[in-house]
Amino acid sequence: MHPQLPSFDAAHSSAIDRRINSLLKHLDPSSSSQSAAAAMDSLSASPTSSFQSNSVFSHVDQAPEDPILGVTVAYNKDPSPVKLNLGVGAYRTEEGKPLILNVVRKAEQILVNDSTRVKEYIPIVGIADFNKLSAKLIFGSDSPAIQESRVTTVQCLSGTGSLRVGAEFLARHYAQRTIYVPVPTWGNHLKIFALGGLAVKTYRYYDPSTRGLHFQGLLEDLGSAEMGSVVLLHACAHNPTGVDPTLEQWEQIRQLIRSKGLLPFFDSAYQGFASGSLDADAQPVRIFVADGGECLVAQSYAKNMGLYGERVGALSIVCKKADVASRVESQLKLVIRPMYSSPPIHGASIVATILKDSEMYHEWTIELKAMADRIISMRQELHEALLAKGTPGDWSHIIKQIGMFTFTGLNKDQVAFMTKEFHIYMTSDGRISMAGLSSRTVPHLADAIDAAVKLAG
Ligand code: IK2
Repeated sequence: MHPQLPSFDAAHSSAIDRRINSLLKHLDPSSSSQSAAAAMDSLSASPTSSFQSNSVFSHVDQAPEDPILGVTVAYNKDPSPVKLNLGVGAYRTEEGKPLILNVVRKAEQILVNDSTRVKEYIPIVGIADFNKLSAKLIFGSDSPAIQESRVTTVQCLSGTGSLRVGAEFLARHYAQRTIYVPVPTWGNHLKIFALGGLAVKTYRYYDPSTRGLHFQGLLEDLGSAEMGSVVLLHACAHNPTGVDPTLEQWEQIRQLIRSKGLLPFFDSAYQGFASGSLDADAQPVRIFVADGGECLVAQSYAKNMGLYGERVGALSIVCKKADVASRVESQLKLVIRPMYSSPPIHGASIVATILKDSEMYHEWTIELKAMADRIISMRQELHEALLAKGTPGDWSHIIKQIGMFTFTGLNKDQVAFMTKEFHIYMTSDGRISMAGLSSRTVPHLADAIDAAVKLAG
């Protein structure tokens, strides 16, 4: 027994068991309701003071807040009028407000007005149209893998759910149950893969001395990975560093991965957010698929369509043959069914409505580019503000890094200082979400960085 569990005397417990059994017996539809009520009364009237005062969960420890979402919890508690949340990677307008894309509102209106829609369960693998369109979005509409039916795509609960389903599938059906993740990586990856049944190892990715890619370290670590291991690759806009390989470097990574028989697992949470172009951001995935080899891809529509809370995503597994893809899909169903049975309808219907209509798709690309461009301009404004202040150090990484985040290089103490003195909230590794900044708040952030750096110096 757990040392902190309340002791529970056996006679007492068996008396309760007897009453519960009697209650269950009386709840049998064939027995009378009067006797069920009598059994219920006897259970509630029993002298169980120790039973009532000691929770069976009293040994449960208080868990720490999530390192990313916990930043928002702390931010919400701060009454300061100048507080600034740069923790969570969620897009905000210039006014600091969450954004619902116009094209999403239009799609929702179409769905609301469609009287033929029902709320029945959808298939275990989700909405067929959504799956086909999601595969085209990431692999390209002319992808041979799609044309040859070598891809299976299943709708999942956003990027996280897609990664988790992929991990559990690999744990059941792939012999080499080790996944290599970059250092650093999105914190949740470690838990998703470990709880999904994979052994998690790491490869070098970021070089703090250059604030850029540790390309040599990456090649060495993947070069010495066990044959066949799975490798997690951020498709674009690496979280948290904002550092992506160039296309030439991707090509070298591809050659190494294929020559070692490693299995790439792409996490595509930011397609369109890095460059503003959906096709350009999908290029790394497409060069791997073009070689005819296999890979997994987890897609999220949280950021690029602003559907965060709708939990819309997809897992695709690219196989070498159509019959293999079809068997893989049958096994994915066995992973999903006991996990959440089948996915939700609403978010995936929004995505499918937009992706299948050329005008709406075009409108989406414009709104997406506007979000990406606003983030890029925040990079420039912050960089200029630090230069104007003469803040010690080289801040060029702010404009070189890509996507939603800047990995500032600020340390834990500097971050704590900025939170305490300037009410600026960010993850303790020094990552800031550029999407949470605006022209109005850039000077405040620049003041805080300047003070934190000068204090440390
Ligand atoms: N993969 C990566 C690399 C992500 O960054 C995310 C989203 N993270 O956003 C929170 C943050 O870091 O501030 C995901 C996957 C999964 O996102 P979702 O499950 O919301 O689609």
